[in-house]
Amino acid sequence: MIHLHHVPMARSLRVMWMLEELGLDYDLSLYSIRDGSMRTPEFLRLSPAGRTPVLEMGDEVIFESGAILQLLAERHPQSGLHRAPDHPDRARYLELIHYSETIGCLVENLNMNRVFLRNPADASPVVIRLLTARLRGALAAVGPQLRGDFLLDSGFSAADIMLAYGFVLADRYVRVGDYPELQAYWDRCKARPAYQRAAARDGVQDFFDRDFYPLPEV
Ligand SMILES: N[C@@H](CCC(=O)N[C@@H](CS)C(=O)NCC(=O)O)C(=O)O
Repeated sequence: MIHLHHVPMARSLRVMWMLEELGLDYDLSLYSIRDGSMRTPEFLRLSPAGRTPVLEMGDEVIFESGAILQLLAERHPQSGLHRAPDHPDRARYLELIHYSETIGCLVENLNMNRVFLRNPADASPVVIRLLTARLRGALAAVGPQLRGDFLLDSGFSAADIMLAYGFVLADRYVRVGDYPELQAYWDRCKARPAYQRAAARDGVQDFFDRDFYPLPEV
């Protein structure tokens, strides 16, 4: 039995997408970042920092989206989503899996400033502008990484799931469409039936209140 602890539209969507790519059955528990449901003793026993995703597979409990994707890819090599240590794309595969959290951390900091602060006046326009510029730079660095339709010469992999998910959130702060090559890549990823199944099961996010957050004036 596979059980995913999930916040709609949050990084656990990567794990849903991966599970769908693998064709595995799973149950979901839904949480909200706003309502304290990730600070209960029961949840903190699963995820000591109170974060999602957490994946339970029988008695095994694992957090960190990148680790979960790597583990699932490794355990299902027939899926083609894994790149083994002796694969020519191995180094780039690992690099891009982990680079995805360079984007993830920038988005998280923007979310903190623009979405989660109880008093929006506490946000710093200077910091927001700096984080947005850094996010723009981090996204612009992805284009040259593309090899054909996806990130690796050897085709779609878990690294694409890690990285392309980042566009779902980053697009609120930097228009992915400003980078036509990235937009086309993202569209290819979103067209995958597994992504569509995950998106349909995702649930309703409760943090963004608009499609796009323009830069504040300083
Ligand atoms: N590097 C971790 C980050 C996990 C993380 O921060 N998840 C967010 C949702 S996207 C979360 O649970 N936030 C709850 C909080 O900050 O209180 C991963 O990739 O799994």
